[in-house]
Parts: sequence; structure tokens; C-alpha cells
Amino acid sequence: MENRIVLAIVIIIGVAGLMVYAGHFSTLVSGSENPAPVVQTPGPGPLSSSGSAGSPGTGTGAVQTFTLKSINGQYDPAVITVKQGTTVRIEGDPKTLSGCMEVVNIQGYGISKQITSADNVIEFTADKTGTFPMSCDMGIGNGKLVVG
Ligand SMILES: [Cu+2]
Repeated sequence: MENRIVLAIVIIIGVAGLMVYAGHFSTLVSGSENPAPVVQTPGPGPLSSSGSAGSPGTGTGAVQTFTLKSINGQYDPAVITVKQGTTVRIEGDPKTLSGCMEVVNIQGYGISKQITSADNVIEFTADKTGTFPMSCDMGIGNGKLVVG
């Protein structure tokens, strides 16, 4: 009789432990579904020194550089926002973009790039407007390229 009670307690503790573990895990996973709204605003920037001060311009011909890192499987910045026509230069951080995060894909732009310390630059012209998912091959990273 007492053995059964002890067994029941052990099972309850075990199940509770599993639930805590699962809860923790799903928190980690769902946490990556809510990227902090880190937005790099294009802004006039010092790049457009062509004298058209005050006007944001079309962005055509401008180059915008971003350093892309991974923090706990989440891209930083999570959102890259540029104007249409901008030349986007993404310099991947090979230290944090490691493991499967080494490959950066931008859907809709046909970009799939392996970031290494020897070659860490993704460069393209943001000629299509929209929101384009950015992730590793497994869909982790949960980034976005927003072209407006
Ligand atoms: Cu991955």
C-alpha cells in the first residue's frame, strides 16, 4: 500500500518535471517566433552625399550595410528594412552564424549563402518590394527583409 503511494508520487514528480521541461522548451521555440522589432531604418544616412539633403530620395543607387549576427538562434537585426532599389550589403558574422546558421537564405530573392570568415558578404539589389523571410536551411533565424 505504501509502496503504491510512493510510486504514485514518483510518477507525479516525473510528469511534472517533463511538463516543466517541455514548457521551457516550447518557450524557447515560441520565443523565436516573436522577434524583437529591431528595425534598421534606412534614413537619409551619410551615404547619400549627393547634396539632396532633406529628401529621402528613392534609395536607388544607395548602399546600405548591415551586420547580421545570430543571438540564440535569432537573427540580429531580426528585420532588415530598405527602400526599393537599395543595394543591400549584409556582412554575416561568422562567429555567431555557426553550425546550421552558417547558411543564410532569403526567400523570394533566391539567396542562399554560406557565411565563412573568408566570404561573409551577401550583396544584392532590393528590386522587389515586399516582406521576404530570412532563415537558415531549417527555417531558424526568423528574420525578415522588408523592401518598401
Ligand atoms: Cu538551421
